[in-house]
Amino acid sequence: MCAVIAGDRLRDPALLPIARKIEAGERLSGSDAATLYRSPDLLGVGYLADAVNIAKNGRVVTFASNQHINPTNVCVLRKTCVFCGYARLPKEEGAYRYTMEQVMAEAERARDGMTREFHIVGGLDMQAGLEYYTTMFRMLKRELPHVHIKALTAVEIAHLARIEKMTWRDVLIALREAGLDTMPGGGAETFSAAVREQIADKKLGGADYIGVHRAAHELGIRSNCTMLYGHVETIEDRVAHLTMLRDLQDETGGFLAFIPLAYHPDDNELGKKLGLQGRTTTGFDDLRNLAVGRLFLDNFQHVKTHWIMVTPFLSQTALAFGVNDLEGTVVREKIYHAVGAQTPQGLSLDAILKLIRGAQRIPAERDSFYQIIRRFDEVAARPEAA
Ligand code: V47
Ligand code: SF4
Repeated sequence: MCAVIAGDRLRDPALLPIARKIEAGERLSGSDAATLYRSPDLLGVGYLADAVNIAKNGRVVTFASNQHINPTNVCVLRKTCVFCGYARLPKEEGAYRYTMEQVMAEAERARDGMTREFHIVGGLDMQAGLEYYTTMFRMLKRELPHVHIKALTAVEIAHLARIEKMTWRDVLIALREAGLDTMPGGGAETFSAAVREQIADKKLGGADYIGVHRAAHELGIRSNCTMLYGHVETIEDRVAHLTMLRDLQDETGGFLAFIPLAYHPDDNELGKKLGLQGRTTTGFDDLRNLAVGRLFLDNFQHVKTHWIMVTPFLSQTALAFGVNDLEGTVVREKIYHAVGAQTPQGLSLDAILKLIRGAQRIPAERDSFYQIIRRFDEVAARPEAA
């Protein structure tokens, strides 16, 4: 499957049998993934991931012009998702729920700009039921029909099903009829029950997250998936999480992309409890999670780096570690900026092109299904332009 892998590029002998498997197109085991996570040879792991990515996606790196809309931060799990700094109780200071007019006012910026996708997620708000979202999606499709709606995590779908006393499937059918196109990957955190008990005790469990995505894929609604790392999880927890994602992808093929999410410790209970405030994940761990995702998830076409969490510079470096997609020109991101992200709230097209070209790759704008809309080949990448 890959171009020839040069064994002399690997300084950790434990990586050699893994490299041979990759070259032979054999699937990696959970124990291979743990070896990749533990190897001191980060560059070797990155080299393997880059080879696999280039064989799959060439030197093209995609991005989408999207706009985040977070319509409500009111959430019934406010007290139990201890890693979240975004949610509020209904009467708490800072709580908000947009009216349709407010949603439209935010969305309005997409009218003349290059936004092609709304990424809509929020809290589990008892006052924002199925009708709130179906009305919102119908309005957005009526006013801005060219914009794709990627909305509602598996956790939000399950919440709507619970409060409306409907099945996941029926909620998804109603949302699709109203304009839902695809689903984002949020809410996965780390699937391990022991981890969830510590960071998100009352949240939808891993098996149900998978169940909601399966229901969506069966209806032809494609989705992304994520893994939150850098908190209390172990390497074994990460491997088990990736295995569940790979298994569902084998079954349905419905996942578009995998996005590892770096835990941010500021302004949330967990960060205080762990004494991690001001200390984010390390660059090594960020690159390693992306590279291992690329190597272990052999049935995924796309691995995305979320520059908002790991900085644009780290995301640029990740383009040599198996990543083929950058989270796009996000307008007014709120969720991560509530937990201390110091990155800009949006990146301009020029900034994204510069990052990708600086990594000696070819930038291309894509749609929400990863179809390329336009390539930006014209400027040959020169290191000094980086
Ligand atoms: O599920 C919450 C995470 C996720 C923190 O599908 C935190 O294209 C770090 O999933 N530190 C929502 N992360 C965002 C998300 C996402 C982002 C970009 C693209 C896509 C996509 C999906 O944000 C939540 C949770 O895992 N989150 N709090 C925190 N303190
Ligand atoms: Fe609510 Fe999501 Fe925050 Fe949990 S992570 S408290 S479900 S908004």
